[in-house]
Amino acid sequence: MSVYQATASAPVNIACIKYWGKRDTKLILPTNSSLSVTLDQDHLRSTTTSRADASFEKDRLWLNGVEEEIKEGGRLATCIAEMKRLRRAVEEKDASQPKISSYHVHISSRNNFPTAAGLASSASGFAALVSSLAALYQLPASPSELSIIARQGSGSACRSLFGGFVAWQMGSAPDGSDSLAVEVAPREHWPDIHALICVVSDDKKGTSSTAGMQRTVETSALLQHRIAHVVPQRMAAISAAIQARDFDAFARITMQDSNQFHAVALDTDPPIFYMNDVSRAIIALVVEYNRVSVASDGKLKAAYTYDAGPNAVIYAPKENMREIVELIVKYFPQPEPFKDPFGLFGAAGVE
Ligand code: 2P0
Repeated sequence: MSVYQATASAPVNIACIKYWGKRDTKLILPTNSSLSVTLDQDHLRSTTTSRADASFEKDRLWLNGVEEEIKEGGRLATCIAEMKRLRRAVEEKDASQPKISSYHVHISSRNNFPTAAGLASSASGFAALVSSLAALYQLPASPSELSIIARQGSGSACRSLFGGFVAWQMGSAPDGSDSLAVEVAPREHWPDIHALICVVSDDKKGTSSTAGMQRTVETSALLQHRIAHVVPQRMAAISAAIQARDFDAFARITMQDSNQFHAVALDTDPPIFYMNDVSRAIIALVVEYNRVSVASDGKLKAAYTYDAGPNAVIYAPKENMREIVELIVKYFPQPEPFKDPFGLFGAAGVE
């Protein structure tokens, strides 16, 4: 008897141009395009195993070993149904294919980082889920095609279908068929850029992204300005900066867009605060670090960015990373002796 099972994994991505706002909440169609860097190290990934079997009585899913309810009409159910639909198309085209689209699936997904660490586990999670079902069903779909389905699990998940530098094109079709992720440049194009994640707090955030962004759509005038007059130009400018490996331009745009995202959150009624005093102190440190560098040789050395929480991500050329970690550790003493978990002060790379 055949066993139908497949495992796939997907990494976390961190946006430089932020997604914030939906024009269609069911299909998860955004109000603006966005662009991210997919982190490529092994310790920030979701890994998912899917299995189809005639004996299963219903679709079931476990997240880090705990069963989650698959709500009818919910995001998980939508992604699973869409993947089964693609499988059915394969079976209809080729009669020799086993008819596994009619079987229920059991899905087990694990994050190798704490879910509560404020990192986008829904992005890597839905990307891994869709990838594992695509492997199980042996689908001929491209990453962009799969990104359309991952998007319906969680918007930012569509960007985790690619490594490197990735754009989520907002699209214009009402059915969402052109709202998908595309590769801007592979990781190898610009391997010198590294990301440092500073966990300021591992508390669960107060306002979920899903609820927060819709409140912003409903109440913020600044968001309308951002959508119409800011993001389109920034998408073009940061794509050009990536193509040219121009860290100065990349860093300026990344910091501006993080600032505007948090300004838009503040402009929401009632206001949403994602950063805290430590987040703002890290901004001040990066600003000062850059000011000194610009004064000496005209170049920015680091870029901060913050998502819907207080944790900082600092992008920088690899050669600056050791200095940046030393600064952070100096001004924000660690509760325990600093352990250098990624071997930064040895020979290994940084995440
Ligand atoms: C981003 N964030 O571009 C932005 C920046 C948070 C701040 O994508 O409702 O969890 O599942 O589509 O994808 C968080 O939004 O929201 C997010 P849903 P998601 O990375």
